[in-house]
Formats: sequence, C-alpha cells, structure tokens
Amino acid sequence: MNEVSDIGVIGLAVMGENLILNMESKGFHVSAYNRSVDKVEHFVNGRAKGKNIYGAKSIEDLVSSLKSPRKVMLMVKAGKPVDDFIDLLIPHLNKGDIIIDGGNSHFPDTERRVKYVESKGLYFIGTGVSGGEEGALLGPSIMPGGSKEAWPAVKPIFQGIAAKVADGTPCCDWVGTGGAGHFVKMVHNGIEYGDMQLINEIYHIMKNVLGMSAGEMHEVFKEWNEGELDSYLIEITRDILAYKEADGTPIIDRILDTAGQKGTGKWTGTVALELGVPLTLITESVFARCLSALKDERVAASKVLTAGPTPAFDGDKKAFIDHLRDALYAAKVISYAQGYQMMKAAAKEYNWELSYGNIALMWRGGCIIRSRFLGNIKEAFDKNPDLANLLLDPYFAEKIQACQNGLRQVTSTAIQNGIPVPCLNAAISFYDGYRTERLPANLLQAQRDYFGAHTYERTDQPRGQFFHTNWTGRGGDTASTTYDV
Ligand code: NBP
Repeated sequence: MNEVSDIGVIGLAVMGENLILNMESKGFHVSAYNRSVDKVEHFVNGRAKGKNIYGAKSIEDLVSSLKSPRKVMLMVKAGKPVDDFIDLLIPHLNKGDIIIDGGNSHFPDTERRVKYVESKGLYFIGTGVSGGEEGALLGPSIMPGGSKEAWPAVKPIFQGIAAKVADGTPCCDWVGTGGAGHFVKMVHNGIEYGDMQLINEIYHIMKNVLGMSAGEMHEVFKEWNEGELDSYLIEITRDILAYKEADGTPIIDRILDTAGQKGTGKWTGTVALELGVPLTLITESVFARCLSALKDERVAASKVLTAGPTPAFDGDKKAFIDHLRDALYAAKVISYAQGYQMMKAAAKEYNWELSYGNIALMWRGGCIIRSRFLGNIKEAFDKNPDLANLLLDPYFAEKIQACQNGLRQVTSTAIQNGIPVPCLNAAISFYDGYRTERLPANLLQAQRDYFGAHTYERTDQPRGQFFHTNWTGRGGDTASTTYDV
C-alpha cells in the first residue's frame, strides 16, 4: 500500500472507530490499525466497508500507506500503551513526521513525550478530544497542543472534523506548546465533574426538600434548558428524569447512588493543589463521588447518626425553584472562574500562551460541557484577554451579584434540611471569600509566627517587610527565614 492516506489512526475502540468515520465523511482518506489486528478486519468489513478507509496489517503497512508528512493518531488507552506505540512507530517514521495522541493522557506525560519525540526529529501533538462516541462521529471538541510546527499539517483535518458553532467556526484551535492541549482537556473534565455535581445537588434538594417527582423535575429542567442554563448536561438531565421503565417507574429512582470516576477530575484537583489555586468547587465534586462510593458505610452510618433535621418545606415553592435556578447559574459561573484561574496559573508556570477566549469557543460545541453560557465567557476574554478573574468581567459581575442571593438561600436551606451540598457551599464560600477585603488570615499568620516564628507583614507598614513577635517572652528574636505566602 503506497502513500494514499491523509492520516493513520491506531486504536479501534469506540473513539478511534468513530473519529475515522468522521474523518472519512469529511473527505479524508484514513488508514486504520489496532494492536489486536483482527479488529482491523472486523472494522474494514463492517462499519468502514465501501469507504476510503484502509485496514493496515502492521505498523510498517500503516506507515507506508501515509502521505508525507505522515500523521499517525493514537486513540488507545492512556498510559503505557501510548509510550509503547510511540516506540514502535519511531523507527518507521522520517524527519518531520507527526505522532498525535488523542487519548486522555495526563499533561505531564505529554510534556515528556513532546520532548522525547522531538529529540528524534519528529513532531508530537497531544490533544484532548471531548464529546464521547457521538462527538467523535459527528463533531468533537478538539484541544491540540505540543509541537507547534506540526499544527499547519494537522489543522485542516482537525478543524474539518470538529464540531462547529452557529457561524461555522470550528470547536478546535491551537492551544499551546508542551502539554497545554491535554491540560485544557483536563480542566474541561474537571469542570464537567463540577457541573454534574451541581445539578445533582439541585436534584437532591428538589427531591428531598421540595418533594418533587421525577416528572415535575423534568418540567423544570426543560424550562431551564430554554434559558441561560441551556447546556448539554441540563438537556440530558431533563431527558433522564423523563425516562420510565416498562412498569412506568422513572428509571432514575432505581439507579444505585454510587458514582464512578476515571481520574481526570482527581488530576484537576491534585494539580490545583500543586499550583496553589483555590479550585474548591471541582475538588469538592471529586470528593462527592468518593463519598458516594462508600455506600455500605453510609447505609450503616444512616442507622447510627440519626440526629439531624427531617427535610420539610413550607415556603413559596415557585419562588424557591427560581432560587435554585439562580443558585445553579451562580455556582457554575464560580466554577468556571476557578477553572480559568487555574489555567492562568498553569500558563505562567509552564510558559504557555493560552488564548482564554478560544478555549471557551472550543468548549462551546461538541463536548460534554457545551453550553450557551460559554459564548459569554468567550466575549469576556475577547474584550479583555488579561481579565484577572471571570467574576470581575462587567457582564459576569452583574450576573453573579443578581444571582448570589439565590445561591445563599438555597445553600442555607439545604444545610437547615440536612441535605449535603458540597459544591454549592464551595461556590458561596468562594464568592464571599473572594470579595472579602480583610480575611481572618491575620490570625492565622499570628498563629504561624507564634509556634514557628514564621513572621508576618503589618497593615501599618509597606508590603514586603516582615516582623516577628516574641509571643511568650520565652522565645528569642530569631525568625524563620522562609515566609511562604
Ligand atoms: P479504550 O480506552 O478502551 O482503549 C482501547 C484501545 O486501546 C484499543 O485499541 C486497545 O487495543 C488499546 N490498548 C489497550 Br486497552 N491496552 C493496550 C496496550 N497495552 N497496548 C496497546 N494498545 C492497547 O478506548 P476508547 O474508549 O476508544 O478511548 C481511547 C482514548 O480516548 C482513551 O485514552 C480514552 O481515555 C480517550 N477518550 C475516551 C472517551 C470515551 O467517551 N470513551 C472520550 C474522550 C477521550 P486492543 O483492541 O488490542 O485491546
């Protein structure tokens, strides 16, 4: 087979197969390969039959079927399989050829792989691909980063297959060097965790405090999806709540309350701690899944820790549902504000030039967190690319101030009724913390100075001057040399 294909894809599971079919439908000629070669046969004789898709029998066969510069995209399980395939490919590729990893790799791995592959005279792109099976087939959100020199060769294919917003702009653009693409995908997944948990907390309050049925909740989510909350996750929640089993029972009432996770939310929380960014909402959403997984312990605890309120509501239900809508909107704004703060911190740490408006555009379609609201985020960063925090953009500042009361009412009602709302609570605490001119960290710093001579700055002296007090009269004047803010 000689040099006919525009791109080769390795990995014929759900993502790889659907991406190949998407590429072919946009006029690209694709070569397909898989570790278990029988799956290649199965694919070319099945879903790929009659299409411009070549089934490669070996790595050599795959590589020799590609036009130069050769582009090979890995859609395999993240981790060692990616490194294994890189090492299998390198001996067969020529200078300037491109290896692309489209799996959910952790961004430090991508940083390492870019350096390694470039050291061999080749290029490496690590790209986030979001949208699951349907997105891969019909148009995903694609977030590429790595060797920038490789972008012009890959751009027509990626932008050709990506989801498009209403004006036809593709939900794919260059993110940045090194692991930037996979970093942005990781934050996307973290935001997805946060959005999902927020909807879950609202559902919990509707069900247990307001006593709403699945059908009633369906109607509310349907209405919300026609307004500012319009998003894929609200849309699927609406549909899930309407789904009934053969006996007419809503299926949601029969699904066990333990959530799984694949680890990208955990990465987001861990990296936030490493970068020192207060990514409280997403991190709480990861812990919420961990708590849900302790099903047996929770069942046992529910029999022991019986003290607490019995949920009851005697207020204006309609007005409270409006508060729920405002709470969800406000908490979402705060979660995205935190996610963007984290991307800004990472850009500084890793020397990436991230375009925050473009990132919002890439998430606007094709991916799980797609929503109307991302259009407003794009506008905010287009107006001011150096915006310190999304909450300070005039549009969002007005919105959050209009909705904060709803968030406050809902969070306090939930606590009064014994309903756990870790993410709503994280949102209102962040809002109040961020807008507080003087936090109690003066006391904290005094405590640190008391037991560890860590020193403090004073309100009546310029910043950067450090003081130590001999609090007990027993300590000396020697202060610790490290003052880490
Ligand atoms: P999987 O993550 O299930 O991976 C299946 C592919 O990995 C198959 O081609 C399999 O080959 C190959 N593979 C495995 Br498993 N172990 C291997 C090994 N040790 N060496 C070489 N190849 C190995 O597929 P997927 O769900 O299509 O996802 C592909 C990538 O895209 C993953 O990184 C995933 O996290 C990411 N992603 C998935 C989704 C989604 O909705 N599923 C969405 C976005 C991103 P075999 O056939 O020979 O076993």
